[in-house]
Amino acid sequence: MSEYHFEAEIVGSSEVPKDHPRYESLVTREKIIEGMHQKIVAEAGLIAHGRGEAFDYILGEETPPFALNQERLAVIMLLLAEKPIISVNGNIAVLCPRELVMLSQLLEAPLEINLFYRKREREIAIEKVLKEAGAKEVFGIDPQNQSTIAEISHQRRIVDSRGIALADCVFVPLEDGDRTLALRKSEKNVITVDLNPLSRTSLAANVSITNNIVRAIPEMLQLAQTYRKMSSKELKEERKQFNNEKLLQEALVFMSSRLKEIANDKNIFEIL
Ligand code: PTJ
Repeated sequence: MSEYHFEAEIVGSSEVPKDHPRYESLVTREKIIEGMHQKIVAEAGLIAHGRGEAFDYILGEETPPFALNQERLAVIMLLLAEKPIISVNGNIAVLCPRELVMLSQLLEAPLEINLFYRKREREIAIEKVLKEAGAKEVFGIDPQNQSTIAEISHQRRIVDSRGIALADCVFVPLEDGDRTLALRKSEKNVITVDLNPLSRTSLAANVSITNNIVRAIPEMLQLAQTYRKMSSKELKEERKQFNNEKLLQEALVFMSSRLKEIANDKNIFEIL
């Protein structure tokens, strides 16, 4: 028997060694894979995750100052909204279900399952995850409460008549560009989290958070604790400090500067 023992985290059917230098990234990846086996995550969700990981490398896998400001603006907008809603898809349901439920409670913004790859079995699986994470009510699952958004094509137009249909501010992390544009055309404010600052969603949203969802949601929770104590007048004043377009430009400048710094770093190859 080998003398070498290692501690490992079991995610689904995989063992992730705790001493692996990329332990957290591997655990997150395994959660997405396991989520796909459980019909929570769409197959395309794996591809989306890989794209996100590549951009997160460029960010340095931590929250830069501009992203914290994007999160501040997002929380302020959600608190100022009359009918905010949080749209949940497969990826975010496996990555941060408890934090999503807590954010929903703090912001008084219901959770609505709204899938790009709409399948009944996935809706049911995601509802189960959210309920197990503490959600009392989940919109988007009851056929009796369906409504449609005219600007969206195919089945993706179906929304909950009590949720996205009525909402004035929709928080849609990891969203598709067409739907973001359609939601904007229907006069709703759209807030997204997308590691790619050049995606159509990032460019089309009213507020784009260029950060990993696994960091953004817990940080938004902390910010919500502070901002919810402010009056609408104070929040409106605070909102004036932030400009979405400027923050998105800062994201691009940050990423390009970081790549230049890395390219000039003589120690970059010394990983052994
Ligand atoms: O569960 P469904 O059916 O609603 O489908 C969800 C996905 C994500 C598969 C669907 O919306 C989709 O295909 O999205 P896209 O068009 O691939 O866009 C996803 C965006 O999210 C990409 O720009 C990724 O870079 C980004 N992304 C991926 N993982 C993360 C992320 N952004 C932030 N945090 C992440 N962890």
